[in-house]
Amino acid sequence: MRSWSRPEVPSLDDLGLGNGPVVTIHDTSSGAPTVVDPAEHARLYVCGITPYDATHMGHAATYLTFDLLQRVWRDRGLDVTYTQNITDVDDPLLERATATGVDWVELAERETQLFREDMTALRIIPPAHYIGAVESIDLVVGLIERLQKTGAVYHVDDDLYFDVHADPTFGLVSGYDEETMLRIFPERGGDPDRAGKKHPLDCLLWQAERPGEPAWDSVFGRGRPGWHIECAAISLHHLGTAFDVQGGGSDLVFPHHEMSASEATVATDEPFARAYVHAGMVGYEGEKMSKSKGNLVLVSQLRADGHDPMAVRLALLAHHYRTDWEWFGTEIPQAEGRLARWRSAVERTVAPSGADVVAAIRAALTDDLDAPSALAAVDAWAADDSAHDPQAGRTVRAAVDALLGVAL
Ligand code: 5CA
Ligand code: ZN
Repeated sequence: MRSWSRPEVPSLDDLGLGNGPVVTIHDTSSGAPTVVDPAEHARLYVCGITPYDATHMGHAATYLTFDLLQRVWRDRGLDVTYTQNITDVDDPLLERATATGVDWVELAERETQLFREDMTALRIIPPAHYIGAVESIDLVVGLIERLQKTGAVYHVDDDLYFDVHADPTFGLVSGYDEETMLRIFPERGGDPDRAGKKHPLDCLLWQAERPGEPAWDSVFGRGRPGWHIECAAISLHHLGTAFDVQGGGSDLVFPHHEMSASEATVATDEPFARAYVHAGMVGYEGEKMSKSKGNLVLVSQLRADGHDPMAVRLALLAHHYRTDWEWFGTEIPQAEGRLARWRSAVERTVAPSGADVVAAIRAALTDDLDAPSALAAVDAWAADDSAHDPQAGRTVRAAVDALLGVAL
C-alpha cells in the first residue's frame, strides 16, 4: 500500500550537536526497562489500524509513541526500517460495511486515506512498508504452511487453528496466567468456547469462506486469514526474525501480540521481537476511546475545526506514553498556549543556551520516551529571559522539530 509523505527531520549532528544517547524503553515481556541499541539498523513493527472509522486521539497517541522512538533512534545515528500493517479485512470492518451499506473495500480505502492525511498533518514519520492484509494473503498462507510442518495446526470443521501449546514459551509477552488470558480472550476477538478446539486459547489461523464474505483461494481451500497470523507474516517477511521492537497499544498485549509472537516463534524457531512496547489507552467519557463504542475525538475533526495539528501533537506529547489518560478537551487550548509561547521564544535574537535544551530533551526521550519532561525543559527555556546564546532560537527550533516532531 501507498504510505504517506515523510516530514523533513533535521539532523542535529549536522548542526554540530553530535548524536543522541542510547534509548532505554519499557519492555512488556520482561516487565523492565530495556536498552534498544542495535548496531546500525533498527527494525520496528507497529500494528496498524483496522480501517472502518476515522483516526481518533487514542490511535494518534499510539502512533506518536513510536514516532518518538524512531526520532531518538535516528538522532542516535541509526537507520530505521519501519513496517506497519493495515487490517483491511476483518470482522469489524465487514460488519460496519454491511451495517452502513458501503462496499468493504471502499470503506477500507476511504478510512485508510483519511488516516494517511491525519498522520501527515501530525508529522508522523511513515513506515517504509505499509502493508495491507489483503495484499499479504500469500505471505499468510506460506507462514501457516510452515506452522503445519511443525504439527502446530489443526482443523475445526474447515477452519485452521493454532495449538498454543506447541509453543513452550507461550505467555512470554503478556506474562498473564491462564485465568487472566481466558478472561480477556473473548473480549478481544477470541472464541474460547468453540466446540472442537483442543484448548480454549487456541486461535484461528484461517477461516474458511462464509456466505457473503470475501475469501481467497489457497491450499487450504477458499477463506481468509486470522488476525494474529497476519501481523506475524507481514513483520517476518519485511523485518525478519528478532526485530527490535513490536509495538502497539496496550489493548494488543493479549491476545494479539502474544499469539503473533507464538505463531512466529513456532514457525521459525527464532525469537519474534526483542522488545514489546505498549502505549497506554486514551479514554473519553469514562471509557477507552474506541470505534466500537463510538466515543471518539477524531484527529480529522480537530483539524476541520481549525486547530493547528502541531497543537494536537503537543496535546498528546503532554502525556507519558505508558500512562492511561482521559481526554477532556481542555488539552487543546493548553497546547495552543504552549505552541504560541514556544514560537515566540525561538524568535528571540539571544536566549539561554540551546545546547542545554537539546541535552535535556535527549535525556528525557531516551529515558523511556519521557515526552512530558522534554516539554518541561522547553517550557523552562522559553520562560527564562536571561540571554547569552545568539544561536539558541535556531538550535531549539531544530531540536523540537527533530526530536519532538513539532514544527515551530
Ligand atoms: N488492526 C489492529 C492491529 S493489527 C488494531 O488494533 N487496529 S485499531 O484500529 O483498533 O487500533 C490501531 C492502533 O491504535 C493499535 O495499536 C491500538 O492498540 C491503538 N489504539 C486503539 N484504541 C486506542 C486507545 N483508546 N488509546 C490508545 N491506543 C489505542
Ligand atoms: Zn497487529
